[in-house]
Formats: sequence, C-alpha cells, structure tokens
Amino acid sequence: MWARFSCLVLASLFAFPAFGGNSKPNVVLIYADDIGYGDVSCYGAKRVSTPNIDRIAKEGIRFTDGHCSSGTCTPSRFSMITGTYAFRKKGTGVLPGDAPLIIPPDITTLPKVFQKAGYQTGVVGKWHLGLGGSGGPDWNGVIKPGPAEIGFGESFIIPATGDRVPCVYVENGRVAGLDPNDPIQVSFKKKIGNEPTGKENPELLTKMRWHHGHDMTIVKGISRIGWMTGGKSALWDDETMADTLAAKATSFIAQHKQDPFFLYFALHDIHVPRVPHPRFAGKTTLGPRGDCILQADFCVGEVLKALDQQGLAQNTIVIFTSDNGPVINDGYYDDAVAKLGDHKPAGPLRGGKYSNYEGGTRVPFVLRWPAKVKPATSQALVSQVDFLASFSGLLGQSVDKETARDSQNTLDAFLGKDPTGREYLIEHANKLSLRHGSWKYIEPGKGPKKAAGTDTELGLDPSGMLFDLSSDLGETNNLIEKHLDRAKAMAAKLKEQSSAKWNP
Ligand code: NG6
Ligand code: CA
Repeated sequence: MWARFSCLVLASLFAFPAFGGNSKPNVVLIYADDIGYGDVSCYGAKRVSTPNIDRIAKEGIRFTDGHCSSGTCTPSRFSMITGTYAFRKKGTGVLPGDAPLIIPPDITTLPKVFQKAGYQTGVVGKWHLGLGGSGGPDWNGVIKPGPAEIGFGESFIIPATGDRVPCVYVENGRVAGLDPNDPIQVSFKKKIGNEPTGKENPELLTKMRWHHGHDMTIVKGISRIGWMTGGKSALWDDETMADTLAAKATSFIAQHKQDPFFLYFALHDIHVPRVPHPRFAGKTTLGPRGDCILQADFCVGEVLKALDQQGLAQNTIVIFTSDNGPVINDGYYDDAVAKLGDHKPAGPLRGGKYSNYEGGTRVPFVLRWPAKVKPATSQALVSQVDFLASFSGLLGQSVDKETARDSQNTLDAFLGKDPTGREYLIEHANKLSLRHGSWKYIEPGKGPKKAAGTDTELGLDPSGMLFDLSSDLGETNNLIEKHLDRAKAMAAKLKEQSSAKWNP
C-alpha cells in the first residue's frame, strides 16, 4: 500500500512540478483591445484611473517591458494562442469578419495545454481569428471549426471586432438569439441586403460618424466594416457589450469553481466603435476612449470580485495585458483626438498601434498569483508568445516544437524569479524589429512616416534604425550609423530567427 501511495505522490509531483502536488492554479487571461502602455494608472495615466488593473499590479507583478507579438490584433492573438509568431504564416493579418479559422485544429494551442492537464477552458469576448472551414462561417447553422476545435470547451464570442459585421454574439458555435426566419447574410466584397449604409445614408448615423473606412452597413446607428442583412433579433447593443461579456466571464468562474479552469477573457474595450455604457459616458475628460478605459477596468474588477467571492483569489493566476498599442483615431469621429489633452496613451513610448516603435507592442502587462508570487515591478523582457511554453512548463508538459516554434518557457520571469526574461524578441508591425537587451533594431522599410487616417507614426526608415532603449526609451536617437556593426549583427540575427515559414 505504501508503495502505491508513494507512486501516487511521485506521479502527482511529476504532473505538477511547480506546485509540488498542491491544487492546480486557475488562470484568467484578461486581454484588452488597443489599450496602450500609458492608458492605465499603474503605468502613469493621470487623466483616467484604473483601480482594478492597478490592484493586480499592486498585489502582483507589473512588467515594464512586456509585449504582445504584433502591432495589430489578429497576429497578436494568433501568436499567443499558437506559440508561433504570426508573420511566419500567410493570411494572419487583420481578418475580415467572415474569414475562415486561421489556426489549424490539429496543433497544440494554449487552451489545449490546459485541457490536457484536466482544466475546463473557456473564451469570452473578441475572437478575430476566423471561424469555419475554407468557405468561412455558416452564420445560420453550426459554426465550426472555431473555439471548440482549438481547445476552448465553452465560448461566447464577438466573431471579429465591434466595427466589423456581423454584429452578433456566437455562443458555443451558434449565433446567440438568432431567429431562423430571419437568416443572416454577410459580405465583405459587395453590398448585401437593403440596409442603409454609412456612405449612402450618413443622416442615419445617430451615434457616431465614420472618419475613414467604416462606411458600410449601419447597425444600431453606427456604420461598420462589411455588409450584413438579417439576424435582427441577434444584433448586439454596443452599450451593454462590456456588461454582457463580464457577466459571461464571471458565470464561467462561478460554474467552474470546483475545477481548475482557464478563462481567456478578451475585452472589446477600447476598440472602436467606443460606445461606453451610459454609466461610464462622460466620466473622464477624454471622451468615449477614456470612458471605455473605465469600462475595461470595471470588467477587470468584476473578475477580481468573482474570484474573491468564490474564495479562488489565492490560487488563481490573473493576467491583464493588451493585444497592441494605442490608437487615437481608428476610423470614427468619437472625440478621442479633440479631447486627448495631455494624456499620453503610449506613455513614454513612441508610436502605437500599427507601429514598429515600442508603442506598437510594449503594452500594460500585470500578473497576480497571491499563493506564489510576491508583489514587484519587473524589467524582464517578456512576451505573450511565451504563455504556451511557460504554462506547459508549469503543468509539466512538453512543448511541440514543430508547431509552437517561438514559445519559450519564461515561467521564472512571469513569476518574478528571473529579472531578465528573453534574450531576443521579435516585434512585428508593418516590419520586423529585434530586441536584444536594451537594444532595438528595426529593419529597413519604405513608406510614409505616418499612417493615413490614424496619424500614427509607423517607424519606417529605408536604412533601418537602431535605438538604445536604456537611455532612449522614446526612440528619438537613431544610432544606426554610430553602431553599424551592432546593427548588422542584429539584422543578421533577425534574419536567422525570422526566415522560417510555418504552414502546418
Ligand atoms: C483596420 C480598421 C480599424 C480596426 C483595425 C483592426 C479601417 C480603416 N481601419 O483595418 O478601425 O478595425 O483594422 O483593429 O477599416 S484590431 O485591433 O482588431 O487589429
Ligand atoms: Ca487591437
């Protein structure tokens, strides 16, 4: 009997090495949309206060050099879920709302790592990784493959973005609240149905006017990207989106309080269209963009409250981070530019969403695990692409290097035990950059200095750029000529690390 007992003990130690047989921690990954490095108060924002995000930072670790993989949403999410940099695979840029699923269902993914370890897994919120097979999603039937096929046992998602049709939630593979007598049709190529559009009927834009793009079907007073018709009973309300998502997230937590669980809670805030609930509207001086930051913080607070209420806070890892840097005008007249004042959405960083500068991928990144992690600030270079290998390490699993090619086990950095983190990191926006310690090399790129429409600095220079972030965090002093040898060595390293394509 003792032999059997010790075998069991050994087996459980082997299975959960990092916590020596204690119960497995839950993981809640809260993924904000377009929230910049300087948009939350624990990173220095003064014009908006985010007490719940700040609470995670205060009770956990605040990373000052934490990154998403890309300057836009789809590739950042792709990298985080697959452990492979998105730029290795074609077709992983910002997707239309009717794109097929871009993650092959037969590879290891972040949620599958948890499933394999016996976790219940769920995704709530913005998806934007495509749905359905090569023909795209069947909006009026069962939508698959999708979240379930890549490892999420439960799902309640916005198919793409708030500014893309169809404006409906998809719950466990079906459009929620759809009346079969009013089927949905969607197109991103041509007008479909007789619904008014932002281009033809600007007088019907009761909530917000478009600035660039976003002139297609009007849904609930806002014109979007793409055309849709039908599905009236299933259309979401932009004002209640955050509450709807937060309620789904907290009910997932309550339902699974006895299980180990992994919840990927992908907020819609503060992506456009920024339509806060009336209780947040006008509560900052920054207009809807700032009000939606309050709303994002409220959602974080709902999660923290649910964990407290269920007695789960101690052994739950909560991460809050963002999918790309900030943008002020992303296509609607929503006062974000007019009311910006002295608020600095990227804090001390240059650029933002779409940009090769640090503002593109260096984002708020905080992690709390009261049972194991001491509160601290960490300067370690960490990336979301490493969640897959790091949680695999935590759960005693090996990583499939054939598929999760870029994910490294940086668990010690995530838990505050390693102050350095990654040796190298590739950042991706319209071009690739390489980080090595405090050095940053941006490969040569041609094009305008600023993006049309958004007015974001893109970080393009035909000769490439080199910065020493230890003395020049704002990337104002291009050292490429002064340190040509270093730039050449970094260019060679970047080429070596980025050239492999990936298409399983
Ligand atoms: C761009 C949209 C922008 C936003 C972005 C995706 C236009 C002109 N701009 O194409 O508004 O939707 O795609 O944002 O259509 S992301 O955060 O999901 O990557
Ligand atoms: Ca985004």
